Amino acid sequence: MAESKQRSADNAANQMMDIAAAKGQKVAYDRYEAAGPQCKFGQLGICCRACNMGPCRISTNPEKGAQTGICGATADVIAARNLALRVAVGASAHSDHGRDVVHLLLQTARGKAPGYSIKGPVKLRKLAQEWGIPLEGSNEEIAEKVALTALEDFSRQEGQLRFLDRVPAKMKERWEKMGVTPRGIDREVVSALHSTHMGGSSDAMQLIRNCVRGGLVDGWGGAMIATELSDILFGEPKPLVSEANLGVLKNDMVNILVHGHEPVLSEALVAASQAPEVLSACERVGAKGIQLAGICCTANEILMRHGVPIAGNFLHQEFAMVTGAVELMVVDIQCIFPALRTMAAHYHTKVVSTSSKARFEGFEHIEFDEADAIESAKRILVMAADNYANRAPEKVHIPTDKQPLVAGFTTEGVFDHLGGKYRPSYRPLNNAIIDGRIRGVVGVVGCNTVKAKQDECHLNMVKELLRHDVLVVQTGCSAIACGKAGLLAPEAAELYAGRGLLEVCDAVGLPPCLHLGSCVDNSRILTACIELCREGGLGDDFAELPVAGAAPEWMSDKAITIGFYVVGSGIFTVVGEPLPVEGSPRVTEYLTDGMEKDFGGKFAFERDPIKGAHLIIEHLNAKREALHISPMMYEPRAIETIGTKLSRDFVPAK
Ligand code: NFS
Ligand code: SF4
Repeated sequence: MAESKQRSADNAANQMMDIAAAKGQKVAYDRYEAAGPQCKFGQLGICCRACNMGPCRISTNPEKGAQTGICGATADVIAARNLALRVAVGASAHSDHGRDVVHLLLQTARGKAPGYSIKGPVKLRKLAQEWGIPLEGSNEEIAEKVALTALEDFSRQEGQLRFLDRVPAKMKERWEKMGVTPRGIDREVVSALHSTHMGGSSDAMQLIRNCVRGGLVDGWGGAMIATELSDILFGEPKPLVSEANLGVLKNDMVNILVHGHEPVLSEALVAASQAPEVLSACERVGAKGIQLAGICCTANEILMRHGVPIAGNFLHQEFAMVTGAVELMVVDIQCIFPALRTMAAHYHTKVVSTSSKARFEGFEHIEFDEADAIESAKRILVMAADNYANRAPEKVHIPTDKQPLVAGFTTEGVFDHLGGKYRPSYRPLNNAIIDGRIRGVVGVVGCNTVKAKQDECHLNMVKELLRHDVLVVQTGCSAIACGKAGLLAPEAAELYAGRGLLEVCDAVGLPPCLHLGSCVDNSRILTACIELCREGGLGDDFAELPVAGAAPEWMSDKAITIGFYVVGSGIFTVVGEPLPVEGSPRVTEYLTDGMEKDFGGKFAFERDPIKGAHLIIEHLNAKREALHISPMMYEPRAIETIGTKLSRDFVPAK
């Protein structure tokens, strides 16, 4: 076998890539290499395709070449316009996912979606109360009103999103002043798209404000609706134990991977996976049963509600097939490689698409019908079982790698299990921050990209933060990266956390990295920040809190949109790859500096995760100082002790 390229921080991924390479099978990293140098105009955001007189490219030399497009658009306008377009796409993706959840809640409430029921009645009643819906009648009657009210947020033309009532006053005033208060979801997405049309807005700063508004309508609109209504429909997640990585696949079972985003599908698969006809199909082919596992965000959804193990994150979608042990991969929407068709063809794996919103050439299609969910799910599961007979034992290589993890934390539930020690509130967390045991709370989230060694930026950044007593909260593929590396297990506190953080983890029984769910669940980070403000002592505006965000390996439009609602909500955010705007020094300067005075938050572009972590640490220190809270109680944990479980006296108290 040729020498391993070690393109991942994950041993299982490297093994799979080595096997694929030996067989001449291509994965995303190979296609990236084969593509050659990427277009720098595209990277810098100064290629415009907004009309057919172009494409126009702006010279990177201010002395020579085209300084504007044919219509006169400058680098500033083109970079900002391209960005606004991508934010609108990202917002539309999360929001359309949210819309499907609302629709399913409505159908369930009306008895038109057998197979689903309302599993989060407490949250249902809480939200109904928040929205002024009378708490009379059955859960179904209340749910119908909640769903119809949520739908209004999509179509609203005037006024503002309902969840803005949750936002601290100072932040809302800032948005009002900047003209970015989001109205209805569909309206904001459409008007952001409209502003990017040829001859539309040619004011770069207005286009950036559209990015903020397009972001806010996602975070406080579509994504928050997706989270809240998923909790109502599928149940509020509770902390539970599971495992992550390809080692969760089983040699003697039918392995089915769920890949994509909407829990609507994956929930039905979980529910149907033990049906008698599915189990008898397994028996027929000599398999011991069904092993369901997830890839990407749908994995996070069924992990946190059912403990279904995680097979891997974004780049694992191809690696999983190289195990030769995947009977079927079922996909819905978003982050799905068309290349799965090619990889699946090397094995016996079937790939089945299910959403009317995303069809893939070469995949089988079984349209998922929520009116007939369990039957659709059973059909898919039986198809997988039948395919077990086609598995070629000589092609099977299931890596042994997997790590235990705890997932299922929510804004409401994170301190519930504290029992009598504290009342379930944010007081212990706020106090730990105020006393200087915890430096701050940082969301490390987002994708994998072939532009980095898989997972490495997530892991290095998170470990550096933990060492400096930062409590890390996670979602999406970053959470999966850390799960595969053992960082989501309670033992990770002893191995990686600074002394102050370790003391808190010991006292409250939390891991140092909290899995908060899928990417739409970044809205949980927003609601957790509301609680931090409400509990008192740390400011009454997200911009005052010692918190930050990071997406060290981001790649999707959704990640840009998330970045804008986080920054727009006043939170400093580090992205690994720069946003594609560097061809415009003015836009770059605004996003990474000027924005702070208008919105309280700003971006930093930093590919080096350790440097990124230190930008965050400095930021947290500055916020702590401004709040006049105690200095940190302990020195950071020494690098040499990282990963060893030794003594709890590894740093002297100050
Ligand atoms: Ni988020 Fe989730 Fe992963 Fe990135 Fe894709 S799965 S919605 S976009 S790649 S974190
Ligand atoms: Fe060129 Fe202007 Fe058309 Fe863009 S909108 S392609 S810059 S002419």
